Amino acid sequence: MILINDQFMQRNQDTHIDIEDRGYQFGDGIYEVVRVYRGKPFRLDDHLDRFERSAKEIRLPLPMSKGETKLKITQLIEMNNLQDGIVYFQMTRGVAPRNHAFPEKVKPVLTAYTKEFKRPINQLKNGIKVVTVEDIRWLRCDIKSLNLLGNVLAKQYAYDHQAEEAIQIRDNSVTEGSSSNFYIVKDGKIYTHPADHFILKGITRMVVEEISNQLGIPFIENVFSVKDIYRADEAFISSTTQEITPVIQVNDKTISNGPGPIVRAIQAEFEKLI
Ligand code: PSZ
Repeated sequence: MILINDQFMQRNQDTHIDIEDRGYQFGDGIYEVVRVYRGKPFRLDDHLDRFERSAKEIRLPLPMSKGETKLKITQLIEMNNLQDGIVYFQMTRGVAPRNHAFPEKVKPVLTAYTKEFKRPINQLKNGIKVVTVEDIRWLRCDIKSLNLLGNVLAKQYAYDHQAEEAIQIRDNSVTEGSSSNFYIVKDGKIYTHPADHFILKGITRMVVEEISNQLGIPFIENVFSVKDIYRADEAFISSTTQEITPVIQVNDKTISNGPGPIVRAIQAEFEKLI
């Protein structure tokens, strides 16, 4: 079953999205991906808060309250008997004759579906290779918008270079991955880009910050360069699906000798929460 507005329906040839949906034509909308572990959504409230914030930032009036959206999402998970996977939901500005400016009378369109997904055990255990790429995205990366071309091109660049993720660089500063936040560890401290308009404030990033505080590991929000990565003791990424994944190689340079002790400690605490 999938969700379209407030209706649950089967996904088949009869379920359609209008060709003039502004999400389809302009990427005019926002979305969230929530992880489900053993039938329970992880940090759903935080995702709904971020969804509301994204909506406000693009001046999209949400037709449902946070509670109503939460209920629909939870019902969808239950109806599909989803145990381990993700739920994707998005809201577009709606269907209207094509014109860049906001239509006068338009009803936002909510869609949601679930998908089974297994934890990336191999990558969590062994770490991944990443490459750096120029950050060519717009200046509101804090909004989880449907416009993902910059992210798409960055991820493809990573795959073209036999890497799992592309770490983006803007004016010499390391911002974030194509679909993840990025961190380095130096002298027992974690460094990551400040949660400003240059990055998405990840829900998993919030969890990393909480765990760091709990373990007494300084969590420092500061810009750093590619040179700083090369000098780092450890590196890792975080996201809803990749969780806390160690980074063991950046471009041609290996970082630490396999996953380091700080990332292992964060991973261990994360496991307790899920
Ligand atoms: O399915 C996937 O591969 C997913 S699910 C969520 C993401 C990827 N990425 C979210 C994301 C992002 O797109 C950017 C640009 N920065 C950071 C993140 C991490 O955000 P959270 O932790 O909320 O998933």
